Amino acid sequence: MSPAKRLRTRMAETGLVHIMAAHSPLSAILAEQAGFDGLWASGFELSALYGLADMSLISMTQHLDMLRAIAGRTTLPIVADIDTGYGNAINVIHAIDEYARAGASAVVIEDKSFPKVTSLVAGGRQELVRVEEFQGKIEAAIATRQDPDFIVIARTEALIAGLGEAEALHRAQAYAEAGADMILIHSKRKDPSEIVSFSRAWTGSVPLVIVPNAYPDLDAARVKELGNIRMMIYGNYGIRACATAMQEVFRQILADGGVQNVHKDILPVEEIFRLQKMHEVKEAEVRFLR
Ligand code: SPV
Ligand code: MG
Repeated sequence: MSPAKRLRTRMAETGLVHIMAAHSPLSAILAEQAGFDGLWASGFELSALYGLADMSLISMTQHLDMLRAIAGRTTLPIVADIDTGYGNAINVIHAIDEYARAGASAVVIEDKSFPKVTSLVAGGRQELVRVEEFQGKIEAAIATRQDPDFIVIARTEALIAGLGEAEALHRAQAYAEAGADMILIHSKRKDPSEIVSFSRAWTGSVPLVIVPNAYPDLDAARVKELGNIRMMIYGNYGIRACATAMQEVFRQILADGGVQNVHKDILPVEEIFRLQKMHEVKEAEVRFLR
Protein backbone atom coordinates (compact mmCIF):
# COMPACT_ATOMS: atom_id res chain seq x y z
CA MET A 1 0.00 0.00 0.00
CA SER A 2 1.36 3.46 -0.86
CA PRO A 3 2.06 5.84 2.05
CA ALA A 4 -0.75 8.11 0.78
CA LYS A 5 -3.21 5.21 0.83
CA ARG A 6 -2.00 4.26 4.32
CA LEU A 7 -2.61 7.80 5.52
CA ARG A 8 -6.14 7.82 4.11
CA THR A 9 -6.84 4.37 5.60
CA ARG A 10 -5.51 5.37 9.01
CA MET A 11 -7.67 8.49 8.96
CA ALA A 12 -10.75 6.43 8.11
CA GLU A 13 -9.98 3.80 10.76
CA THR A 14 -9.02 6.02 13.68
CA GLY A 15 -10.97 9.20 12.84
CA LEU A 16 -7.96 11.37 13.74
CA VAL A 17 -4.33 11.16 12.66
CA HIS A 18 -1.40 12.69 14.52
CA ILE A 19 1.25 14.27 12.30
CA MET A 20 4.56 15.37 13.82
CA ALA A 21 6.76 18.06 12.29
CA ALA A 22 10.11 16.89 10.97
CA HIS A 23 12.98 19.11 9.87
CA SER A 24 15.54 16.36 9.27
CA PRO A 25 15.74 12.61 8.73
CA LEU A 26 16.77 12.15 12.39
CA SER A 27 13.71 14.03 13.67
CA ALA A 28 11.57 11.94 11.32
CA ILE A 29 13.08 8.69 12.66
CA LEU A 30 12.33 9.84 16.21
CA ALA A 31 8.74 10.72 15.29
CA GLU A 32 8.25 7.33 13.66
CA GLN A 33 9.67 5.50 16.67
CA ALA A 34 7.43 7.54 18.99
CA GLY A 35 4.40 6.24 17.06
CA PHE A 36 3.09 9.18 15.03
CA ASP A 37 0.90 8.47 12.00
CA GLY A 38 2.81 10.76 9.67
CA LEU A 39 5.27 13.61 9.28
CA TRP A 40 4.84 17.32 8.61
CA ALA A 41 7.57 18.68 6.36
CA SER A 42 7.19 22.04 8.06
CA GLY A 43 8.29 25.27 6.44
CA PHE A 44 8.68 26.89 9.83
CA GLU A 45 10.95 24.13 11.15
CA LEU A 46 13.16 23.99 8.06
CA SER A 47 13.45 27.80 7.99
CA ALA A 48 14.46 27.76 11.66
CA LEU A 49 16.94 24.96 10.97
CA TYR A 50 18.61 27.27 8.45
CA GLY A 51 18.50 30.09 11.02
CA LEU A 52 15.98 31.99 8.89
CA ALA A 53 12.50 33.43 9.39
CA ASP A 54 9.59 31.52 7.84
CA MET A 55 9.03 34.16 5.12
CA SER A 56 9.46 32.31 1.79
CA LEU A 57 13.26 32.54 2.18
CA ILE A 58 13.81 28.79 1.86
CA SER A 59 13.65 27.69 -1.76
CA MET A 60 11.53 24.86 -3.11
CA THR A 61 14.75 23.01 -3.93
CA GLN A 62 15.97 23.22 -0.33
CA HIS A 63 12.63 21.97 0.97
CA LEU A 64 12.47 19.18 -1.60
CA ASP A 65 16.02 18.07 -0.82
CA MET A 66 15.14 17.72 2.85
CA LEU A 67 11.85 15.99 2.09
CA ARG A 68 13.67 13.46 -0.09
CA ALA A 69 16.21 12.83 2.66
CA ILE A 70 13.38 12.33 5.17
CA ALA A 71 11.47 10.02 2.82
CA GLY A 72 14.62 7.94 2.44
CA ARG A 73 14.83 7.27 6.18
CA THR A 74 11.22 6.61 7.27
CA THR A 75 8.17 4.73 6.08
CA LEU A 76 5.70 7.31 7.41
CA PRO A 77 3.52 9.32 5.03
CA ILE A 78 4.74 12.90 4.63
CA VAL A 79 2.46 15.93 4.54
CA ALA A 80 4.42 18.66 2.75
CA ASP A 81 3.97 22.28 3.77
CA ILE A 82 4.33 24.00 0.40
CA ASP A 83 3.32 27.43 1.73
CA THR A 84 1.73 29.44 -1.12
CA GLY A 85 2.73 26.89 -3.77
CA TYR A 86 5.76 28.99 -4.77
CA GLY A 87 3.79 31.36 -6.99
CA ASN A 88 0.66 31.05 -9.11
CA ALA A 89 -1.25 27.99 -10.36
CA ILE A 90 1.50 27.25 -12.89
CA ASN A 91 4.05 27.07 -10.07
CA VAL A 92 1.63 24.78 -8.21
CA ILE A 93 1.51 22.35 -11.14
CA HIS A 94 5.30 22.09 -11.05
CA ALA A 95 5.38 21.85 -7.25
CA ILE A 96 2.84 19.00 -7.07
CA ASP A 97 4.83 16.98 -9.60
CA GLU A 98 8.07 17.56 -7.73
CA TYR A 99 6.69 16.89 -4.25
CA ALA A 100 4.94 13.69 -5.31
CA ARG A 101 8.16 12.48 -6.93
CA ALA A 102 10.16 13.40 -3.81
CA GLY A 103 7.92 11.18 -1.68
CA ALA A 104 5.15 13.39 -0.28
CA SER A 105 1.72 11.84 0.32
CA ALA A 106 -0.08 15.14 0.82
CA VAL A 107 0.44 18.86 0.42
CA VAL A 108 -0.90 21.86 2.29
CA ILE A 109 -1.25 25.03 0.17
CA GLU A 110 -2.15 28.29 1.90
CA ASP A 111 -4.14 31.22 0.52
CA LYS A 112 -1.58 33.90 1.38
CA SER A 113 0.22 35.91 -1.26
CA PHE A 114 3.85 35.16 -2.13
CA PRO A 115 6.16 35.90 -0.37
CA LYS A 116 4.35 34.71 2.75
CA VAL A 117 4.71 35.98 6.28
CA THR A 118 4.86 33.41 9.06
CA SER A 119 1.43 33.00 10.65
CA LEU A 120 1.98 33.22 14.39
CA VAL A 121 4.19 36.30 14.65
CA ALA A 122 2.59 39.28 16.41
CA GLY A 123 1.65 42.05 13.98
CA GLY A 124 2.50 39.97 10.89
CA ARG A 125 1.48 41.51 7.53
CA GLN A 126 -1.00 38.94 6.29
CA GLU A 127 -2.22 39.35 2.73
CA LEU A 128 -4.49 36.80 1.10
CA VAL A 129 -4.96 36.15 -2.60
CA ARG A 130 -8.39 36.39 -4.22
CA VAL A 131 -10.68 33.40 -3.66
CA GLU A 132 -10.89 32.69 -7.42
CA GLU A 133 -7.12 32.76 -7.76
CA PHE A 134 -6.69 30.28 -4.92
CA GLN A 135 -9.43 28.05 -6.33
CA GLY A 136 -7.36 27.91 -9.52
CA LYS A 137 -4.34 26.78 -7.50
CA ILE A 138 -6.33 24.02 -5.82
CA GLU A 139 -7.80 22.91 -9.14
CA ALA A 140 -4.29 22.86 -10.62
CA ALA A 141 -3.06 20.68 -7.73
CA ILE A 142 -5.94 18.22 -8.14
CA ALA A 143 -5.52 18.07 -11.92
CA THR A 144 -1.78 17.42 -11.58
CA ARG A 145 -1.73 14.61 -9.03
CA GLN A 146 -1.17 11.22 -10.60
CA ASP A 147 -2.09 9.18 -7.53
CA PRO A 148 -5.75 9.69 -6.55
CA ASP A 149 -4.79 8.95 -2.92
CA PHE A 150 -2.43 11.96 -2.84
CA ILE A 151 -4.16 14.43 -0.50
CA VAL A 152 -4.54 18.11 -1.37
CA ILE A 153 -5.21 20.22 1.71
CA ALA A 154 -6.30 23.85 1.27
CA ARG A 155 -5.31 26.12 4.13
CA THR A 156 -7.14 29.33 4.74
CA GLU A 157 -5.41 32.06 6.67
CA ALA A 158 -8.55 34.18 6.96
CA LEU A 159 -8.54 34.01 10.77
CA ILE A 160 -4.79 34.66 10.90
CA ALA A 161 -5.38 37.75 8.71
CA GLY A 162 -8.13 38.94 11.07
CA LEU A 163 -10.88 38.65 8.45
CA GLY A 164 -13.30 36.81 10.73
CA GLU A 165 -15.19 33.53 10.71
CA ALA A 166 -17.64 34.39 7.91
CA GLU A 167 -14.76 35.01 5.49
CA ALA A 168 -12.96 31.87 6.70
CA LEU A 169 -16.08 29.77 6.11
CA HIS A 170 -16.67 31.39 2.71
CA ARG A 171 -13.10 30.65 1.62
CA ALA A 172 -13.11 27.12 3.02
CA GLN A 173 -16.35 26.37 1.17
CA ALA A 174 -14.95 27.78 -2.08
CA TYR A 175 -11.78 25.68 -1.74
CA ALA A 176 -13.78 22.52 -1.02
CA GLU A 177 -15.83 23.24 -4.15
CA ALA A 178 -12.56 23.58 -6.09
CA GLY A 179 -11.75 19.99 -5.09
CA ALA A 180 -9.64 20.22 -1.91
CA ASP A 181 -9.68 16.95 0.04
CA MET A 182 -9.42 18.71 3.39
CA ILE A 183 -9.40 22.24 4.80
CA LEU A 184 -6.72 23.43 7.21
CA ILE A 185 -8.02 26.17 9.47
CA HIS A 186 -5.38 28.06 11.42
CA SER A 187 -5.66 30.56 14.27
CA LYS A 188 -3.15 32.47 16.36
CA ARG A 189 -5.41 33.06 19.31
CA LYS A 190 -4.03 31.71 22.56
CA ASP A 191 -7.29 29.88 23.23
CA PRO A 192 -9.12 27.51 20.89
CA SER A 193 -12.35 29.54 20.66
CA GLU A 194 -11.93 30.51 16.98
CA ILE A 195 -11.19 26.95 15.93
CA VAL A 196 -14.00 25.46 18.02
CA SER A 197 -16.46 27.98 16.61
CA PHE A 198 -15.28 27.39 13.01
CA SER A 199 -15.50 23.62 13.45
CA ARG A 200 -19.07 23.87 14.80
CA ALA A 201 -20.11 26.18 11.96
CA TRP A 202 -18.46 24.10 9.21
CA THR A 203 -21.05 22.27 7.13
CA GLY A 204 -18.77 21.58 4.18
CA SER A 205 -18.36 18.12 2.72
CA VAL A 206 -14.65 17.70 3.55
CA PRO A 207 -12.97 17.25 6.96
CA LEU A 208 -10.72 19.72 8.76
CA VAL A 209 -7.06 19.85 9.74
CA ILE A 210 -5.68 21.91 12.63
CA VAL A 211 -2.23 22.97 13.85
CA PRO A 212 -2.69 23.59 17.59
CA ASN A 213 0.54 25.51 18.16
CA ALA A 214 -0.99 28.61 19.68
CA TYR A 215 -3.86 26.94 21.58
CA PRO A 216 -2.44 23.84 23.26
CA ASP A 217 -5.64 23.31 25.29
CA LEU A 218 -7.27 21.81 22.23
CA ASP A 219 -6.09 18.25 22.78
CA ALA A 220 -7.06 15.09 20.91
CA ALA A 221 -9.95 14.29 23.27
CA ARG A 222 -11.58 17.70 22.64
CA VAL A 223 -10.84 17.50 18.94
CA LYS A 224 -12.62 14.15 18.70
CA GLU A 225 -15.69 15.65 20.38
CA LEU A 226 -15.87 18.31 17.67
CA GLY A 227 -16.29 15.48 15.18
CA ASN A 228 -15.08 16.97 11.88
CA ILE A 229 -11.32 17.37 12.47
CA ARG A 230 -9.41 14.39 11.07
CA MET A 231 -5.78 15.54 11.28
CA MET A 232 -3.75 17.26 14.00
CA ILE A 233 -0.38 18.64 12.91
CA TYR A 234 2.15 19.29 15.69
CA GLY A 235 3.80 22.17 13.90
CA ASN A 236 6.92 23.39 15.65
CA TYR A 237 7.61 21.02 18.53
CA GLY A 238 10.59 19.20 17.03
CA ILE A 239 12.66 22.30 16.40
CA ARG A 240 11.68 23.86 19.74
CA ALA A 241 12.59 20.68 21.61
CA CYS A 242 16.00 20.55 19.86
CA ALA A 243 16.67 24.23 20.47
CA THR A 244 15.74 23.89 24.15
CA ALA A 245 18.09 20.96 24.67
CA MET A 246 20.98 22.52 22.72
CA GLN A 247 20.63 25.87 24.46
CA GLU A 248 20.80 24.24 27.90
CA VAL A 249 23.63 21.83 27.14
CA PHE A 250 25.79 24.40 25.30
CA ARG A 251 25.46 26.91 28.15
CA GLN A 252 26.21 24.27 30.75
CA ILE A 253 29.41 23.11 29.03
CA LEU A 254 30.84 26.62 28.95
CA ALA A 255 29.68 27.41 32.49
CA ASP A 256 31.26 24.20 33.84
CA GLY A 257 34.41 24.44 31.71
CA GLY A 258 33.84 20.86 30.53
CA VAL A 259 31.31 18.19 29.69
CA GLN A 260 31.24 16.52 33.10
CA ASN A 261 27.67 17.55 33.99
CA VAL A 262 25.77 17.15 30.75
CA HIS A 263 26.04 13.42 30.11
CA LYS A 264 23.17 12.60 32.43
CA ASP A 265 20.81 14.89 30.47
CA ILE A 266 21.55 13.78 26.91
CA LEU A 267 21.30 10.53 24.96
CA PRO A 268 24.33 8.25 25.18
CA VAL A 269 26.23 7.93 21.93
CA GLU A 270 25.13 4.27 21.77
CA GLU A 271 21.55 5.47 21.25
CA ILE A 272 22.69 7.60 18.32
CA PHE A 273 24.44 4.50 16.94
CA ARG A 274 21.12 2.66 17.21
CA LEU A 275 19.30 5.45 15.34
CA GLN A 276 22.04 5.35 12.68
CA LYS A 277 21.57 1.55 12.38
CA MET A 278 25.24 0.92 13.14
CA HIS A 279 24.47 -2.76 13.69
CA GLU A 280 23.60 -3.07 9.99
CA VAL A 281 26.88 -1.42 9.03
CA LYS A 282 28.77 -3.85 11.26
CA GLU A 283 26.97 -6.83 9.73
CA ALA A 284 27.81 -5.56 6.25
CA GLU A 285 31.44 -5.14 7.27
CA VAL A 286 31.63 -8.76 8.39
CA ARG A 287 29.95 -9.92 5.23
CA PHE A 288 31.59 -7.81 2.53
CA LEU A 289 34.89 -6.29 3.67
CA ARG A 290 37.64 -8.61 2.55
C1 SPV B 1 4.68 25.25 9.79
O1 SPV B 1 4.99 24.43 10.68
O2 SPV B 1 5.46 25.61 8.92
C2 SPV B 1 3.31 25.79 9.75
C3 SPV B 1 2.55 25.89 11.00
O3 SPV B 1 2.88 26.18 8.70
S1 SPV B 1 2.69 27.51 11.62
O4 SPV B 1 4.11 27.82 11.77
O5 SPV B 1 1.99 27.54 12.92
O6 SPV B 1 2.05 28.41 10.68
MG1 MG C 1 4.38 26.58 7.30
